[in-house]
Amino acid sequence: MERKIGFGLLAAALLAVACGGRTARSGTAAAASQPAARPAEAKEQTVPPVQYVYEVVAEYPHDTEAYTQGLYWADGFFYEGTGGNGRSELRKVDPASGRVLQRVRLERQYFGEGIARYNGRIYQLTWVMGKAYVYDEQTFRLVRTFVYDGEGWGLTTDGEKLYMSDGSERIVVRDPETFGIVRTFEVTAQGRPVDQLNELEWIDGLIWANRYLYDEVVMIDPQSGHVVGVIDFSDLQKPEDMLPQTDVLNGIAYDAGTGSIYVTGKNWNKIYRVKIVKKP
Ligand SMILES: [Ca+2]
Repeated sequence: MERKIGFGLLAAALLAVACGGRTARSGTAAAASQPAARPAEAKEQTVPPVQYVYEVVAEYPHDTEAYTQGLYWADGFFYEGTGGNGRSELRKVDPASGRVLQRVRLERQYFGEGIARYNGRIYQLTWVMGKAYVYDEQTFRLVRTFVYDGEGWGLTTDGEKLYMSDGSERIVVRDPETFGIVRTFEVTAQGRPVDQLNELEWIDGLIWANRYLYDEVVMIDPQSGHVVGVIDFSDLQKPEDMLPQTDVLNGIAYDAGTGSIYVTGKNWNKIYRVKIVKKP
């Protein structure tokens, strides 16, 4: 995790250097006394994100050795992508027992990240090596791979396109057939960038995203990039469930058939089915 933060900071520093033009533009905008000249302002968010809290509905066992980087639900099973060099896997997990029913391990040099299901296949990102794996979802047989620039963190799909995070405030939309970039958008809340976007889940037309190192999930409008809701997941993992290896909140899954929402964290001992309610 420390290594991951280190890389993130380094990446952010490099990005700041690489994106000198953007920094300069931001500086110009901040210094300008004519805010009306900013074309982006027409799309700026005027309504603050709705604040939500959670209620735990049910608990399921979770492998405390699973450094969860990707999670989704399909046909009665959890599918999980785990990270760590030499221990990254794609898994099919029985929810009731937590037993791993099917698994494939990545090569040692690859650190597994987000996963998504599309058209009978499972896509799995890797963190810094720029390689995405595509498996047959029934057999877990490797079908093909793609290469991409930059880091891979979270991945989800609306059934047509893939949505990918890289730890910044950007979401990259990709064509699942070619992995080519369709568009990129920035995630903001009332004009401010919302970064550290990690594990993702497409839920009813919105992208839900864990924010790395925050106990919160943001709900993102994929058209505008605006954060329309924020869920506070503080204290989800109770003190008696905290183990030495317990790491940050990361992992959202959605069963559209029942409307069930599941969340977990890296090396947590439980996956929680939660109900989201407006903050009183
Ligand atoms: Ca997910």
